[in-house]
Amino acid sequence: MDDCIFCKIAAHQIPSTVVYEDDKVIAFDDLAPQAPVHTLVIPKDHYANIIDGVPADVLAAMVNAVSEVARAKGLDDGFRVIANTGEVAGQTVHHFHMHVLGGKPLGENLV
Ligand code: DGP
Repeated sequence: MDDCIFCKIAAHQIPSTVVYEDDKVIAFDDLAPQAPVHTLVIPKDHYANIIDGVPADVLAAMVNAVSEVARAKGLDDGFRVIANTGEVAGQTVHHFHMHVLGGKPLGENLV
């Protein structure tokens, strides 16, 4: 999509700190981190959210990317994955993304 900031990041038209990339997905550090590690995993193709018909192979690539992020960031003790879906959940960028959060005890709060 022309006006989608995450499409532009996926196409390297906007700079980001890339943690992992393959042909289907890219993972990059969040601009406004909520934890010592806060990386976003997105599909390179545009889907509005997790229930917007994302193909199984893309979902599998995203889960693999989460694993690569955890390895690259040394999240051996665990981490949290969040996919805000829709405005009621606080989704602000309407290109499907998974937040990978870790690097500190996360407690009971979501972030
Ligand atoms: P959500 O609220 O789930 O839609 O999260 C969107 C996240 O995207 C939020 O944590 C901030 C991050 N973000 C927004 N714009 C940019 C950007 O241009 N670069 C990066 N690296 N992160 C961004």
